[in-house]
Amino acid sequence: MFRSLVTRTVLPLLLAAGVVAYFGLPYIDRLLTEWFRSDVQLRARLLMSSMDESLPTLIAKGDQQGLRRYTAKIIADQRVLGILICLPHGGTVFKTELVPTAVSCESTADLTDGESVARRAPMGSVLVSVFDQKPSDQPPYRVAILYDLSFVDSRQSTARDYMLAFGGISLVILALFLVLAAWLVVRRWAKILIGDIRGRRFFDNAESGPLSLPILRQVRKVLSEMEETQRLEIDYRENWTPQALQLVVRDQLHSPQMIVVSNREPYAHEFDDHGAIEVRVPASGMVTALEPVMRACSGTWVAHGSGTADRETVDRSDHVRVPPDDPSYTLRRVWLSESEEQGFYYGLSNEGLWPLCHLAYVRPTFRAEDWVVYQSVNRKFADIVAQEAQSDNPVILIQDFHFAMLPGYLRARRPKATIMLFWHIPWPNAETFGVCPWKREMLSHLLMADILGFHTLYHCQNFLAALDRFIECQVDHERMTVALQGHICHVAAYPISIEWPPRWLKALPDIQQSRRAVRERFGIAEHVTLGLGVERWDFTKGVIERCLALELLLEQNPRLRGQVTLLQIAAPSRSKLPAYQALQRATLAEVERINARFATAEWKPIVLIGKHQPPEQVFELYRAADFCIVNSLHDGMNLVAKEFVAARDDEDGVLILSTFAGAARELVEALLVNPFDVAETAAAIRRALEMPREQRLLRMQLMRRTIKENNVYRWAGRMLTDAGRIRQRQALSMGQDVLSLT
Ligand code: GDG
Repeated sequence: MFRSLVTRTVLPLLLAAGVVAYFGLPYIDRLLTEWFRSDVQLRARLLMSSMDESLPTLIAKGDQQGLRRYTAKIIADQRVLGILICLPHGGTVFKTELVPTAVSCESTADLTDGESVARRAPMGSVLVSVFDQKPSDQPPYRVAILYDLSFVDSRQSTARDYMLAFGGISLVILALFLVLAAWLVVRRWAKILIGDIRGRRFFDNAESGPLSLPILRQVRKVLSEMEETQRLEIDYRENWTPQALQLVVRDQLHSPQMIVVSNREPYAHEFDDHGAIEVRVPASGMVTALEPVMRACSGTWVAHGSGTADRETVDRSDHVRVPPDDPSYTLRRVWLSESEEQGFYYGLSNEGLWPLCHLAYVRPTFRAEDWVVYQSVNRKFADIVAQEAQSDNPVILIQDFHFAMLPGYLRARRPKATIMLFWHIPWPNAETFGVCPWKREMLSHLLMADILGFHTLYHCQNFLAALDRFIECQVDHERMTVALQGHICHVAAYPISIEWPPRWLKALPDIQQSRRAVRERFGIAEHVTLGLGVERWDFTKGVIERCLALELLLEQNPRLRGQVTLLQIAAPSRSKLPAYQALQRATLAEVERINARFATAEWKPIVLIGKHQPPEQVFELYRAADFCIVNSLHDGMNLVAKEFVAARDDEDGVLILSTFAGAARELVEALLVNPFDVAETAAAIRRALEMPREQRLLRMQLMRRTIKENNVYRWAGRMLTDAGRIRQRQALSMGQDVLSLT
């Protein structure tokens, strides 16, 4: 550092001093000469005025002896070289010995009175000053006084030497001082910055204190930007955030238009009993997962407008900005007629494909008329998505089994679009899928997506096995790609998750307050252990099986009666369908029977709330519960399990989880159960009641870490990163076959 300071500060300083000396010294020389000459001139004038009246008499007499004596006194001054006395017109009257031949009365005749001139003589420069004298009683004469100027040269060179020496020494001292000062300042800045870097204090006191100098503020700003980028990159790898997801969209996809397509809308507007409009967040795992992603990425979400007040809240293009409290993306509502809803949603989707994909032993129903409507609604969505697309290559993220035909229809309308479809429910084995009458059409249209995502590798393998068995295409099992009609589809597992930290948590009271509030609301005594179930009222969720498990537990352990209550939230879903109506009836009957068997005046084994709850209340329930039971008979992932874990920032609470839920692959610290085995589920509830606190904490800590790392931003980020790569590859090989799937 010192050496670089010397080379960067001292050398330029010396160079500048050299330039100043080169041009400045001749000027100083001239100045000194002028000074000395005018000094000598003044002396000559003084000398002249000091000559007394005897001189004109001596001149008039031509007394050479007298003049010699007279002038000998004057030239005793060592600087006076000689005296020359002339007649006014040039004749020499007298001259002292040392007057050089170059100076004579003739050569100075043209000078005027009082004028001085320098002449070169063998001994050096001579200054000749002439004075015309006109005494009243004597004839006029001229005196030339010659001064030796050689002393000027030597004085000049001495003065120059002194100046150079003084300048040089000052320069060295200045340079040393500069180097020292610069070194001290730089050392101090370095110390402050090192402290900042170590303490990561780039944002504190940025406007004040020692770092208020503009240059250091700049350094600080750069450091803070680097820190931010680095943090985001780390987040990106270890802790996905909305910002990291935005980076993926910007850097890997170059900010395309994002379009999400789903049947269920993220916000429904409903008329309440008094005719006022309220906003409702539906009970849907797909919405839970996708909503925070859309908040982060913005774009357009195309979905069926199913709320009773939906038409009242859209603009002329059927758009509404959401979320209502802080709009960040556009919801485009699609209107379905009753018959469309019947055939597409209730019919093929929920009576056909839902039971087909879930091994809950409910027989799927396939009606040809539903299939026709299913296709036409898929085409309707394809037209609307194509309409919404502002470019020919948007990124389209299709959700779920309602849209198995949509990738093919969209590919025909927007060949260059990047199409992804995520299948939120399990994909059954090939034999099971084989019962679907329209399996080939569905498979071939699904394959027109660029990416097909499932929750688990097992579901991916089931899908590839179905392809092998039912359609002609090239399946690369190692790379998990499928080629059909020149189009490549990538099949991959992307385990879905929830946002971390969940936004509902921030506004909620602490655990103790939540416990008190929930127990008060549902009439559950303080000493009773609270078990919680939250789901859509669906036959795949194992609601009845969990009631039976609790019954068995109470039957086998009479001491637990009065000690444990299951609070079951069952949000009605697809209630128009006979299977769901039957399920609701059966659940109510079972709950009534079990309660009748064990309930006392103060205690009920099961509190069933068959009503949709606001999301913040669902989170309050998670925080109030001692254990949460998720014993789905079959579930793609199950986000209730993840939400329960995310809600427990006290790191307490036990999760009982079905091995047939995708979440069981990640949350291995839960108490895993076979939901079909009622005795095993009852034993798990008992373990939850008896589990020591340290074990509960340890299990919860591990599960929380898993969900924090594998949150929904990672889910979307991984899929979008893959989409970015595919887009780059496609850009290299444009011109693929355009399909004729309409
Ligand atoms: C499908 C797959 C997969 C429940 N009751 C209420 C309510 N909920 C919320 C929960 C949770 C969501 O609904 C349910 O999510 P799940 O994942 O458990 O289940 P599905 O809806 O069947 O979701 C599933 C998921 O897609 C995502 O891919 O995990 O396997 O079946 O968020 O909190 N929300 C509100 N009131 C309720 O009463 N507000």
